[in-house]
Amino acid sequence: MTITITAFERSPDGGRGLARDTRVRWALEEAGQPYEVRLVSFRAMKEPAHLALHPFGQIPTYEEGDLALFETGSIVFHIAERHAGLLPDDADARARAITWMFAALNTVEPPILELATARVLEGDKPWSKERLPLVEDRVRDRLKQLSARLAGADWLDGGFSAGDLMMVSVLLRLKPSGILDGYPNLAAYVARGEARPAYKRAFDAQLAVNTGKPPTG
Ligand code: GTB
Repeated sequence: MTITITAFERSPDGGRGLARDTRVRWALEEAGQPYEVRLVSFRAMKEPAHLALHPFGQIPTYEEGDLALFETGSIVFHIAERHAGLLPDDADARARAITWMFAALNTVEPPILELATARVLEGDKPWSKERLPLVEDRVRDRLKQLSARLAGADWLDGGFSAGDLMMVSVLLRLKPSGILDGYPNLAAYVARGEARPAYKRAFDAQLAVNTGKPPTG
């Protein structure tokens, strides 16, 4: 059955891979599943046809036959459940990998998004200069804890899993800020994720959309 996802017609990041379709593309590439992409404009995202797929008028969405999903956590979990390569077979290891997916989305991503909001949307407010260091500290607190847990390991719990895919995707948003450089093991962890052939294919595919150049790989 054909899998179709939605992505920005033109991502505000110009193809740096930070929009959330990249994590879904990555999961599909890890699982070896071909997919099609329907590009949507900001306007089309708020129109009834897209709102029927995504109640909040966002990308990405995922369609497979009669099934339509939104929310990257749910989409990546669905892909990981149905195809080999993203979740371990052992039940306890699988539960731990899923826990890391939730940790990425519920515990690590919120302060990172808060920082993006503080910088991009609130940077011109008179109180921004005072607030920004507080928000940055909350990000650093989480990174310090994650860094301590990862220690010298390659991945969060044994082999690469959907938990790592989600955590690396979340941390990538910090790359332009340089904050990750304060945590060398996390910077190396993100680089390991980016070096995976499946990530490269996903990145190149979204880059091609945003630059008009065909993927090289
Ligand atoms: N919780 C949802 C999920 O994980 O699927 C969040 C989905 C979401 O935030 N989608 C964004 C969207 O559709 C695109 S990814 N926004 C349009 C809207 O809400 O009207 C967020 C994003 C956008 C741009 C950049 N960037 O330019 O760097 C990075 C991330």
